[in-house]
Amino acid sequence: MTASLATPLVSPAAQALARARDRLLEIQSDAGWWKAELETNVTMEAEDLLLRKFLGRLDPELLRETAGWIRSKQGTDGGWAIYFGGPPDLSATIEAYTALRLAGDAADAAHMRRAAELVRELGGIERSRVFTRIWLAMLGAWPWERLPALPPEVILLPRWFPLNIYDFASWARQTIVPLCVVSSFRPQRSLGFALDELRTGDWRPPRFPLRTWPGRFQALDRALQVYQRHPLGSLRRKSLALCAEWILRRQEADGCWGGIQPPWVYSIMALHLLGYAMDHPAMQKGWDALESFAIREDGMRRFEACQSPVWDTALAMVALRDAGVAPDHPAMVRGGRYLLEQEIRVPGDWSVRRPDLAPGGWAFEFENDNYPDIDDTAEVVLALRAAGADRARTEGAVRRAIDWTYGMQCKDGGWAAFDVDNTQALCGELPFCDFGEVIDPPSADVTAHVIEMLAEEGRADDPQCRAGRDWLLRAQEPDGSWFGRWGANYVYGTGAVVPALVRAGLAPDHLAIQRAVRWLESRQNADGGWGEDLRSYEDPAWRGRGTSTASQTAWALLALLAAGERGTAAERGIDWLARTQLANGDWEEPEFTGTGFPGDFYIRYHLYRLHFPVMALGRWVRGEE
Ligand code: R19
Repeated sequence: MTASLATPLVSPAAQALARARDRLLEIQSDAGWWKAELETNVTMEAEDLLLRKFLGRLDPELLRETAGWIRSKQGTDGGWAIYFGGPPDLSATIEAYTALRLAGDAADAAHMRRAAELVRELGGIERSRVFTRIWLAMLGAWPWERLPALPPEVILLPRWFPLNIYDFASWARQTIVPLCVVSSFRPQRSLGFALDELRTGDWRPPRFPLRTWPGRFQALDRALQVYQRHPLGSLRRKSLALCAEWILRRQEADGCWGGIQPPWVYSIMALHLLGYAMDHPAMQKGWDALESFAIREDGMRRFEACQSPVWDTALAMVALRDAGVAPDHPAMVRGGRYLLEQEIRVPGDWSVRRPDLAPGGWAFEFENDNYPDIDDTAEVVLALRAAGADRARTEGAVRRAIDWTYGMQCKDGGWAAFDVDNTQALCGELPFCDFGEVIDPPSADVTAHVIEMLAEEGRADDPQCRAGRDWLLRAQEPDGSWFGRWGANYVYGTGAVVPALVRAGLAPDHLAIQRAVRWLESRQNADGGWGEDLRSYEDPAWRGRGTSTASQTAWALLALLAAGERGTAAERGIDWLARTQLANGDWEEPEFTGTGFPGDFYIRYHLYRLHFPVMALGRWVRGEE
């Protein structure tokens, strides 16, 4: 084949795949895991500074570096957004502004005046989320009486009683318990300045009629406010002791709580108010570990909300599998060993609803034994099968994972992230719950990952798998797409569901698949890529629409290829990926394509732009469907 010297046999897609694969291989850690930054928004840095101020532990150098980061993220409109290209967010802007005042930025500096003006335009502190006002109350800048009551007595509610803590999603539950402690103390440290420039003077929240749930909860809240002034001494003491015990039992081996910022920070605060000194082992560990979430770069300091080693490792290994990397490749062996070591063999909060179910799953983070999740567990099983490490151990781990996954199936046939049948919608009507999701119902993306895993394990005909498949068919949107709960948005959902359904035996010419294909084709951008703006969570006009990004283009391609569509649409998508790749094998992707909470919290996973293009290019080049 001498011709190969002049005309390369390797297509642009194959070249792009090789470069991206090498890039992925290059960034694996020595310990076997992959992990990239989990970027969110400046409330993380602002709250870090507010916590330190509250505890009287604000180091000037740390303050300077963190303020530098916050300043660098201010928009030209004076505000702070919660995702790339997004509109200014009222609560984020208030928190960032307050943090900058702490750092010494003067209220009459031009950038601060612009921010304050924008805050007032958006409704002022009075219209900000409850979390923001709790931070301000702790620092003397908002009256505790004007916050929803959060009595620690909720810890006493039995598990069958409506609105007991296990009715709330795992992340909300872990946040609510310490916040109940904090709000029962109503602490008031001082910021050292007032924030009058952020107020509109319009105190009154909307009143809801008594015949509605919000109205009833408002009445309940008024009663609880009265109780808060005269709590029953013995009941309060008992509740606080139970909250303390609940919190302490959930601290992880590395000192964190739940591997996520909110419970971690509020747990430290709660224990502090309960009288735990900073040199108490739990406090010391919790405090010291916080810094492991800080990233220092260019003289600035930023803060991750959460870290994703297990999730990133599983996705990287699935991607490398698709790229043709063999199971006995050293990277796969090391990755597989790392994942096997991360298997969680102890009960967690999920056991409350499934006391007889044996453990066997994975969490998203380095340490989070109390909260394994079904999404990670499904991806890890796929990854373990792509690796050749420790056959016997893999068999055992996979068997436990499947049994646990079956045990965690919701009664309607779908799967949620952390809990089973966590669907009490009433939780979200509480006045306290004005931010993010507070329940964890089944979602199409998680259910799809489970179905894909089960099908790969030869379990497509198990009744549980069939029920999951039917759940997915019922969840299809009228336009042919599926909603993306944990990724942005319908392109993510559709990119997860179509490959899963086909793997589970649905024919590519099945109407559901064909409708999804037609939807994707109708949303392809003129440049050949796909993109979906985060506004799609609130405005149907944005469904499947937005600037092309590498991860979203790859998701669309995964669906098309699974459906056997290798025509012009797929070709143009592949061409977009090859064309926009950087010389180092990576892609540029400033957009946030991960979802924490639709409408309220978004994530830029810095490896999504590599994991998913490697999968799509791999499947394209290797001709798999
Ligand atoms: C799929 C894998 N997923 C199933 C897991 C993804 C985890 C992403 C990281 C989440 O980090 C968080 C979690 C919770 C919060 C909150 C919060 C909001 C409302 C209440 Br009530 C309590 C806490 C705020 O920031 C968070 C970040 C990809």
